[in-house]
Amino acid sequence: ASASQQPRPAQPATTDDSGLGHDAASLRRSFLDHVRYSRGKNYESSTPHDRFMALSLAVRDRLADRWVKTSRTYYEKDVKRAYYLSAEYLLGRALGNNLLNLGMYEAAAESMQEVGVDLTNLLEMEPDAGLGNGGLGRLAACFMESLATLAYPGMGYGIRYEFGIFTQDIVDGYQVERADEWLKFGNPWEIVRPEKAVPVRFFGRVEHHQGPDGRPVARWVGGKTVVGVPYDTPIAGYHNNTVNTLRLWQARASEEFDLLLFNAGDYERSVVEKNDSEVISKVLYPNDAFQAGKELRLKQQYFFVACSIADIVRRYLKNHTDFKDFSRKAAIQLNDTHPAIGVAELMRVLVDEKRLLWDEAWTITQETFGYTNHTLLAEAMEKWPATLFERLLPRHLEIIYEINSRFLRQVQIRYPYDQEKMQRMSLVEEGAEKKIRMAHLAVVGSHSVNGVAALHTDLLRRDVLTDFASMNPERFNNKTNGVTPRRWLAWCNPRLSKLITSRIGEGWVTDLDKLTKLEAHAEDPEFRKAFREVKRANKEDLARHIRDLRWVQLNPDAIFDVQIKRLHEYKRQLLNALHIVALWMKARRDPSTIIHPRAFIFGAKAAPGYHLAKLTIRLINGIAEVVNSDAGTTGLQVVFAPNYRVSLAERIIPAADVSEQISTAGMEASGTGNMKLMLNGALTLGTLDGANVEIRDAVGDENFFLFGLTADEVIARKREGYRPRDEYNQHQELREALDLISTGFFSPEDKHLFKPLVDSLLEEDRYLMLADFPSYMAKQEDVAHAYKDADAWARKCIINVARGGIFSSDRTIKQYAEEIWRIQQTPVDP
Ligand code: 4GP
Repeated sequence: ASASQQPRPAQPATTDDSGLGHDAASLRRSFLDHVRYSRGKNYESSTPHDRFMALSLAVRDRLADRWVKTSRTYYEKDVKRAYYLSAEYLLGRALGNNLLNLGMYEAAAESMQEVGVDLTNLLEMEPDAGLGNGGLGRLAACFMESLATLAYPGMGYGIRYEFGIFTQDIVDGYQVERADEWLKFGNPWEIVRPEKAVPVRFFGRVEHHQGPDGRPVARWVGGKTVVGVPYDTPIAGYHNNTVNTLRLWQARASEEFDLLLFNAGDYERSVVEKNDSEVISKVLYPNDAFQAGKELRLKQQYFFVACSIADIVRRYLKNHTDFKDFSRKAAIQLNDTHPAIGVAELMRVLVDEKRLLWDEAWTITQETFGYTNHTLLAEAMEKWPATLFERLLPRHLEIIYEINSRFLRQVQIRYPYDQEKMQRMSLVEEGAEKKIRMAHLAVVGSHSVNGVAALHTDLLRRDVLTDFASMNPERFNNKTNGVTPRRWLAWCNPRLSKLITSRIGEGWVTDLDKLTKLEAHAEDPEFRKAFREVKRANKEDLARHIRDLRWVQLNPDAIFDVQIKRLHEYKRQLLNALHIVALWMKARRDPSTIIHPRAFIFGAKAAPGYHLAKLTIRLINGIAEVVNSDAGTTGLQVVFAPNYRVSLAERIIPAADVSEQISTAGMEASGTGNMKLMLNGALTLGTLDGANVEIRDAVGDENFFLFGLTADEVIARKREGYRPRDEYNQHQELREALDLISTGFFSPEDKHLFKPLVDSLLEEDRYLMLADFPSYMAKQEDVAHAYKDADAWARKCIINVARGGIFSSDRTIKQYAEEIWRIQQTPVDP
């Protein structure tokens, strides 16, 4: 039986207002109706896809009533709402999660069985909604779910990309990208609302006149208009009546085609406009923590932000006639700088369209916005050429200059004679090319600036935003990330969930701190045995899946050593690969050096233009080919699981023994995969980076494998003049591993294939992989020894689970709600 066939927490069958039963019989009737009336088929001729659509629609029907009631409740109570603006939402699949949150999984399984359908197979029909790259997008998805479960009036805004993150194939060891056609067969969850479409202007020019009241007026005119059409997706809370909304905008041309050109017979030119407009929401940029500076990207950002702010203002004005209460009714959170143009857009709406005075508008804007930073990496900092701005968003550039001159005046008063500080803090970077610094715009326009883990926030204060933090320390705060325990434990790991519930009851699903009650059970040998059986069964499931996928038969007795995340130099998959090579060389010389069999499991997408990242994938596959060929003698195996995505994470995480969190200290803002793996009973092998620091504080050093330089040591080493060649010369195992790669051993068809990777390490090694190699190697050996004592290992795992409560996104969302947004829980009556 696959993991998802296990029983899940059930909820007594209920009926909602509309009379739609939540029991198996009613669900079966709805399902069959949808097969007939929504798919236009009789049951016999329906395809598996028809059945997936029919069941999803039947489930959506059961959300509809609560969805309507939720928005009515918020509207009638005129509550303050939190609006999450994010260019990415990495949602994954929805059907299973909705069944879980509605308490209908058992009923669905039963109803499907009655018609001869296997629910777990049906769930596999659903494509992942992959509208995000990695951590930032998945965090947004966890936040949506926690807002609904906690009954907070929250709403997400983003882009309805027609193509999400690319599908990754592995061909001859290389990553090959394919378009992600997630909408090809239709999306049963979304509802389009053309009546709420919003026009968005681009280009054009600004006219300045004197208004009838004698005040200057700026009018943005001309250019061209694109229309944003909202598609709403319901976000169900767990076992409550809340169904919040994720509203994603699709770009439509304001005219279908140019009738004059069409009539004149120029059919091709008549649709050019349409294509130019609709390309805006066509595809997600596949970069994680990296900015490419493309014009279309800025268009995407302004497009969804302008639509969202127009929508927020429209909603506010249903209940209000002036703007004095705006920031008491709306909190807008900027998920990184991608929506930071919202600061200038709200000012434009308030000043130009609603005719507020600049100072009034500015106070409202600052009180409304909050900004979350997700990375310290310089290459991810968004800066747009002023010339691009001037062409695309001429009025916004004027507004940004005005914000900047008022802001710099304050800096000047506060720090007279410090010209350098003014230059550092300016929203405008002077230089060969003038650029707008979006992070500075976000900071200056917000009342709250937060990092996503304690260390990250510290580094923001000390380093990247230090001038701002000393000028306005009260704005800076930390919100350590979290993950939703519904998807990342209750749903993905039914065996462990059941075991936990059998000991401490099911309250942990919505109050994850309750997991601490497991600590007492860690001392019970029966419980440890049961825990080991769960992990073993999960590993067998994963091994079966990987065999079906890649024809590698993993040994479930091996340590499942997992590194799953975007491929990035700073995340150091290459360090993991070097260790595998070194270990394998040792094993070849003397198999008795292998302390315990080990299966190294990787999952990672590389940005299509990121050469070294793609080459690293090729290297891992080259190593896998060699290592797997003599796994019988060494006990070592390597698998690179293609197309890593949310639904694959849900299979891998419950089966992991070791969680590789090995980024260079100071580089990973937080990490959230580290939290998911911990909660599912994997032990972290990691550096003191991001939230690893807090994980280690929670579980204690004896339940965590720590290695590597600290963030301060990394800085010091670089300052001293770090020389990777010295490391290479000093460490024999490292040298041999690198030499083996250099000689082309893992790339017989091209001996020099990996030269760029080896050169990057020997010549610069920006991420100090060689410096950390010896301590990594040593800690890996400790891991293997520790695993030998299966019972003691299980105890450590249980303590990790028991202390994982603080990493629930419910905790994170409560902190945002109470400390930044000031919104109230607003439960929806049945
Ligand atoms: C990521 C960070 O790299 C990761 O450490 C963090 O956990 C996650 O955001 C959520 O806060 N950043 C991105 C990005 O995904 O594109 O900058």
